[in-house]
Amino acid sequence: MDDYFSVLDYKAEDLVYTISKTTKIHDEQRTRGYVSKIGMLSGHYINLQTPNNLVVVGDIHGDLVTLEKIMERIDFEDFLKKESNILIFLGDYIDRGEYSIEVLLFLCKLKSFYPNNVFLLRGNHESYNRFPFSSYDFYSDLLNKVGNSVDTLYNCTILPFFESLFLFCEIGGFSVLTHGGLPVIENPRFFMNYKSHLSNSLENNTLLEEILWNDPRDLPDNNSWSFSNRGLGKYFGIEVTNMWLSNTSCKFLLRGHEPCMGYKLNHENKILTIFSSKAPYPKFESAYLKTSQKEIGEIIDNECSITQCVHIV
Ligand SMILES: [Mn+2]
Repeated sequence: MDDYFSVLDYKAEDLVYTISKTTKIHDEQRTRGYVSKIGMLSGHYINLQTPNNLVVVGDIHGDLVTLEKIMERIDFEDFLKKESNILIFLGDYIDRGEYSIEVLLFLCKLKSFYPNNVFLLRGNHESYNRFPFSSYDFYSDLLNKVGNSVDTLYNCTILPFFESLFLFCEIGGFSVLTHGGLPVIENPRFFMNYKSHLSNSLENNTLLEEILWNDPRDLPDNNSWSFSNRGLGKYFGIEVTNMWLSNTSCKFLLRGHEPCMGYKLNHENKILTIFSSKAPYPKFESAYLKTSQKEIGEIIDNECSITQCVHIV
């Protein structure tokens, strides 16, 4: 891997510089409202046209080794040279694995170097400040590796970066993408201006919690949702998926959040879960999605299955 992207040897000031720079890029893109020719941004919502090539990476959880393998397999420097190729990360970069800080640093370098075609979504693990949970080891990791200056680094650099991450992405006619799942919407009028609701989802705690924490399930008695064993978020049924997909004119939800054998399908194959962490999850597999504009057309026309574009690492 290129020297610029090597992250094993860093100083606290490198973290401050690179992470703050990425937050600034996110803020500038938000102010501008667009990225390159194919992307519109509003608040925490991204709307893209179909890219020439698309790669989607799921949860990483501090697994730098698997992340680097995926980057090598897609030949990321060549892939990202063309702005019409898009690379989207679905969140959950930290906790559980050994290299949370290094993963963050790598992703920030990637976004800084390729601001118009790399997109970082926010996971529930990047939202501990809003929805605390027990298995959070990132702060103690930071303390061990960075030492005394950890409070300033965490509060002044890392938290603002987490808050700047995007929450929801839509690739027109093809897919909605988010970390956890689709929020349960009781009032169909929501969809009259869903883009504006999603843009402002940081200000709507229920919407935010469900985007970050929900999981798809097959629910008994045609229930549209039930309480989640996670203690945060909900389990949403196929009715919720159908409601979102018909109102956004999309065919799929692409999301992460659940360990699996690299990928799994739910709700009549309309939801693809992608999981890209291996070391902290020895019983599971990791994978990524790579597809092209032509394949996306074929997937939409049911001529090919979306799982044909999933690669186990
Ligand atoms: Mn998650």
